[in-house]
Amino acid sequence: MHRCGHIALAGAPNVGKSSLLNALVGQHLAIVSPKAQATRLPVTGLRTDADTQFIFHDLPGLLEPGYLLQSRMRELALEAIRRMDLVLHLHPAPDAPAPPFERLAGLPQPPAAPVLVVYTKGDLLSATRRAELEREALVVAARGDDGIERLLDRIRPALPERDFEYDPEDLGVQPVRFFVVEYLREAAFELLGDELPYAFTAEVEEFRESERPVYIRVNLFVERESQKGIVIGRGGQTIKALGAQARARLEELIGTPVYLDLWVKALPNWRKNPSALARFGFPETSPQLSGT
Ligand SMILES: Nc1nc2c(ncn2[C@@H]2O[C@H](COP(=O)(O)OP(=O)(O)O)[C@@H](O)[C@H]2O)c(=O)[nH]1
Ligand SMILES: [Mg+2]
Repeated sequence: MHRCGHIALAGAPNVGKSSLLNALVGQHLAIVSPKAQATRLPVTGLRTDADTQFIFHDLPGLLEPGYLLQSRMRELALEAIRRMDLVLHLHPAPDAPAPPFERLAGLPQPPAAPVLVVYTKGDLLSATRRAELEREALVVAARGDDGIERLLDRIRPALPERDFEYDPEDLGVQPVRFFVVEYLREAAFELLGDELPYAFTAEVEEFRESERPVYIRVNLFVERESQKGIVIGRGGQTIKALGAQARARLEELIGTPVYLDLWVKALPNWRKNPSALARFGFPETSPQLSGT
């Protein structure tokens, strides 16, 4: 008998959702940053252990939206939560206890799926405090893959008995072009200061998979002409570093050499523009989901 189900990694921004997804899957699929709101679109990661297939969904952090892109991110997260078999409510262990999930999510009632509180960043606790918290809840740390097996043991019985949805060998389900954009955004969070990463996105323009190295032409978008120079950097240093970092991740993911051909463009205020957002993967969802 097989078990297979969908599990959300949900919580506030910066609690360690993406890091935990990567630890669960054993590959750097989801981008990680000390800056909040790096994850914009759900990232799906698979783990198949003998008779169980775990389909994890790393979701954008739940917060009060400040502009249209953030509203779309929130809608995507809430829409995903409605389709789950289990919701993991991630909360940093040093800030335990976690608030009720529905309060965090701004929902009138808890989701239909069961919610399991998981305390993250357990490595930041003293041994005494950790032992105390572990008596009442699950504590994990993505750093050091700590508590992962115990977490999987808790999840397994909550998954429905049914056949696998994906090949047991697969780790991800999204196309390579998705990860091209994500890894470039991750590099942007690291290299472009505090504000600019939020105005930054990328779009794959051309993808020649049969070439060696694989040729990928990408447009990098910022919101103002004046920001283009910052992305390029003196003598092209910054854009070169962005490309190198993203390329290293991509080559690890697909196992072949990659050539990234990067071009910088300005798309004024794209984060507030419905058609630009739709183009970048944030279409309008049905109005009843936006809720309050
Ligand atoms: N000490 C510690 N830091 C962590 C752990 N997991 C994540 N972090 C850090 O917390 C920050 C946010 O992580 P991220 O996974 O991007 O959080 P998300 O916004 O919830 O997806 C990053 O700086 C991570 O390196 C952990 O287990 N221990
Ligand atoms: Mg994240």
